[in-house]
Amino acid sequence: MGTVGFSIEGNVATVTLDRREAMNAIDPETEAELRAVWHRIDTDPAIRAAVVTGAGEKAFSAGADLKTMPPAESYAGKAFGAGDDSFVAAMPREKPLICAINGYALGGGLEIALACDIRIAAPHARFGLPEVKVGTIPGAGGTQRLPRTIGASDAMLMLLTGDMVDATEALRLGLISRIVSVDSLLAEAQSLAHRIASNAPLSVRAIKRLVADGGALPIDQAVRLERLVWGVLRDTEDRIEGRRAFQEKRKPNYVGK
Ligand code: CO8
Repeated sequence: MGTVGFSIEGNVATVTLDRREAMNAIDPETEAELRAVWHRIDTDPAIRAAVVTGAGEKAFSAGADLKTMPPAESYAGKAFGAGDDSFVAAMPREKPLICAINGYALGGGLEIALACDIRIAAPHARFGLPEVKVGTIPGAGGTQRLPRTIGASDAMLMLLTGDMVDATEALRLGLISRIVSVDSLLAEAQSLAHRIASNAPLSVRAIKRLVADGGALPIDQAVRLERLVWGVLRDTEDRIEGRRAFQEKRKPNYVGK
């Protein structure tokens, strides 16, 4: 692979945007490679969690590549033909994603981060949706995920001005969960991913799905859905294994069944 690094250690995959000369901006080649790794993460049963990061220390990603013109194909043909999934909409829905933000997270870069489940960042990281400054809008979930993550007023400030916030402000806004020194950022993200991957895989996947699906439902329906999923998991081998391991004072050996 050329501009997206991909490695697996244990049950954890690491995806690295790697176009340092362009602040890890996403050009069509990178987009195609990202789609391939997203698919791999969702469908490979050996992968239980993934870390998404950027190469170098300057940027996680400065968003869409502003030096490549978008393809001149008919948008209607795309939307009603082959489908119009953005590279963010194509991100894994089944496995938890931890974003290690190692510098600028702008435009489509922040939209990828927003579609991850957990975000941690280096102290020098900066965050923004500057699309409005370059004559477009965040078209990969930014206008929807940012207000749902940090609230309407702060999101509108960022969306309408295109201004950036620093890591301290991002922590205050709830845009990130932790600030971690740049030297330990990747290790910290991978350690979180390994801890998640050591938990019962079906429970992990069920939680990710419930949080995603439940957020769009009225609370009573969401809680009913949660109860149903709890019932589905009650009969799994891993639930029995979890209790047995507790009683026998050993680590559980989860198989995802
Ligand atoms: N695209 C292409 N090249 C870039 C990009 C980019 N987004 N960002 C930076 N670069 C390049 C620069 O052109 C420069 O290259 P060169 O050395 O050849 O001139 C190199 O990276 C270093 O950048 P700078 O010299 O500008 O470095 P600075 O430290 O001065 O500034 C910034 C860094 C703040 C990141 C600055 O480069 C910048 O503002 N970049 C543009 C950020 C931006 O506007 N991003 C939004 C893009 S639009 C978008 O993401 C829409 C997504 C919608 C997805 C929809 C899918 C369906």
